[in-house]
Amino acid sequence: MPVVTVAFITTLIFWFFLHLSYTKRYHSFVKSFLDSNNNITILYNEDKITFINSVGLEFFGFKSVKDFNARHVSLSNLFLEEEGYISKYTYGKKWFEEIKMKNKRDTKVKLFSEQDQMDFYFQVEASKLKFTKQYLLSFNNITVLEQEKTNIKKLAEYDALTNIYNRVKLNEVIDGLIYRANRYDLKFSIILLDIDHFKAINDTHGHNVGDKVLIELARLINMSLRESDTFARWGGEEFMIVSESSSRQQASKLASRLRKEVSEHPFHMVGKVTCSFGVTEFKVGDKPSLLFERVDKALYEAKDNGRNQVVTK
Ligand code: GH3
Ligand code: MG
Ligand code: MG
Repeated sequence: MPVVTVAFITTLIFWFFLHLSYTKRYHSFVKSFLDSNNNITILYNEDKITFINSVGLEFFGFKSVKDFNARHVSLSNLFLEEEGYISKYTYGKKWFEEIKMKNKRDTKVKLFSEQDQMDFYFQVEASKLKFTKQYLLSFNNITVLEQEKTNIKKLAEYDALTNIYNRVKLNEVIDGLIYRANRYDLKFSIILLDIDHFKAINDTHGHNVGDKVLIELARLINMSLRESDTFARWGGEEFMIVSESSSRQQASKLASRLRKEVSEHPFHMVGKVTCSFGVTEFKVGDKPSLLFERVDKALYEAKDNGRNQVVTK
């Protein structure tokens, strides 16, 4: 064999191994780079996961990518269902299509951590890697942010003492029901209740005991209502129930049942407590103020007639 050919083949072999060694080093560099990332990072290629960094493996409780692929058909099997978060199919689209549509909508997912045995929230970003079909999925942990958002929402909608809805939320529910009632001819009724001689309870037992009575009453009534009823603290010692799809007769029956339950319940430290109830049904065209005025009048009459009773308008 001529010397030139031998030299050429040797160079070729040399270059081949050099290239192989570089590719290997490059891959191991990329892997250690992704492993050093504190976010869950995944390489995703046409419905298949080719790499999960060590943070991700620990989070999901898998030993390796192979272990993951053996147990999961798709990454979306791990997405927990919750409104506002991406699951297998979101807005009628496959989850990955949704994630790829950057900046259009929030691409948030809820995942269960095997490592911590609790749910976490993430913002997912997908970036296509140049010259490949691979996508780099990066999961940014937004759990604290999401929890704060939930807390703020709760503060805005709930009464701090009784832990039931407040007036702001109740007004929102009523606005929604009025819209539906006017449009689709659906009925609903409201009940306003007020503790009888509550001032005397405060004066006799102190404000703290008065507070406890409010909490106990809210719990007692809450247990007696349907899932579809909305129950809120209207203010002070007044509460309101919005009863969906109920006529004034049905709401009146509900109020009578509640009146009896309250009057028969032995309240801690205080004993017997009674409430007066006003009831009214929404009439097409009613503004919220008119509805409230009517129920207020009914309650006033119940008080005027001697308390511990229901008046329906
Ligand atoms: P009536 O039968 O006519 O309703 O008499 P009442 O004493 O219940 O009504 P009134 O409006 O005179 O008094 C209501 C009292 O409720 C006065 C107020 O101090 C008390 N109250 C309002 N909010 C709270 C609260 O959050 N905690 C406590 N402990 N008392 C409250
Ligand atoms: Mg009052
Ligand atoms: Mg009162």
